[in-house]
Amino acid sequence: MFTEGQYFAPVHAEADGTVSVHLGSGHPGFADPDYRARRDALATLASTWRPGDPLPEADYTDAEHEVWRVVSEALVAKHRARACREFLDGKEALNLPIDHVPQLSEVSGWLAPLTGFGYRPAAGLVPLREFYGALDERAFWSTQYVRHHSVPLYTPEPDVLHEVVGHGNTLADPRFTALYELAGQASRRVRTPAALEAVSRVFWFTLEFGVLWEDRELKAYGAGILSSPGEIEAFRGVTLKPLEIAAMATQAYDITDYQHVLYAAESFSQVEDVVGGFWAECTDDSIATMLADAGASYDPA
Ligand code: TIH
Ligand code: FE2
Repeated sequence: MFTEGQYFAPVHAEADGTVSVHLGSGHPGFADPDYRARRDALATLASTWRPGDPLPEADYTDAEHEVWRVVSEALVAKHRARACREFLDGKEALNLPIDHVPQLSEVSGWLAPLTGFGYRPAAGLVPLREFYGALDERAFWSTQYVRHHSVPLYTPEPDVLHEVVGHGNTLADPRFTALYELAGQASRRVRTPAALEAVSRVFWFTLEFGVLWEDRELKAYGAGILSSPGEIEAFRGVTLKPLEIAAMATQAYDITDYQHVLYAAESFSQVEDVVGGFWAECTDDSIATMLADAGASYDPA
C-alpha cells in the first residue's frame, strides 16, 4: 500500500514553461525513467491548455495503448456482470474503443450529443472548487496519462482509464449527468470548506464508489470501482451501510486502497432521490446542522 504523500504526484511549473511531476519512492513508476519523462510531457501538455482552446492531443505510445487494451478487455465481462444498468446504457451509447486510448477531444465529441458533457485536461490534482464547479458547466477535469504498466488492475491515482472508462461511460447517460450537475451546483452554493468537504465526501461514496441493489444483486455504479478490474471483483465482500447522507459525509476513507465500507442504495432512483436531493438543496447552514446532529465537529474556517 502507498501513503498519499508517496503516491500522489504534485506537479511543479518550471521557469521555461515545462511542468515536472514529482513521483515518490512508493510510486510504481518511480524507478522508470521513460514513465517519468512521459508524465512530465503529458502534464506540460495539459498545462498549456486555456478555456476555449481545442483539447490537447496526446501522442500515446504502443505500450500505453497496450495498457488501455489490457484493462478495457478485462472490464468487458466484469462490467456486464457487476455494473448497474444505467452504466451499461451509457457504455453502449458511448461505445469506447477497446484497443487504443482515445483522445479527450474524441470522447468529448461523442459525449456532446448524448449529454452535453466534455472534458478539460488536468496537469495534476485539481482543487475541489474547480473540479466540482466545472461539473455545473458540464465539464469534467481529466488526467491524460496512463497508469504504470505494472499496476493495470488497480491504481490509487486517477488516470485516463479511470476518467474515461470509469467516468466517461457514466457521463454518457443523462440520469448520471443530472447527478454530476447537481454536485456541481451544490459546490457553487456552499462557501465553507467544511460544507464543500461534505459535498465531496458524498460524491466519493456515490459517483466514485457507489453500489446499489438491482434484482437482488449488488451492482456498482461508482466510477472508481468500474475502472478497476481488481476492485470490481472485491466490492461485494465489504461492509455495506445504508445510503445515508450524514453517514457518508462523516465517513473517513483511504484513497490508496480498496474501500472497506461502501453505501448501498436500494435502487438508482434512491440515489437520485437521496443524493440528488441533498445536492439540490444543501447549504452551508443545512450541512452545519447535519454535521452537528451527527456529532461531527464542525469547523467553519
Ligand atoms: N482505483 C481506480 C482504478 O484503479 O481505476 C482509480 C481511482 C478511483 C478513484 C480515485 S483513483
Ligand atoms: Fe474519479
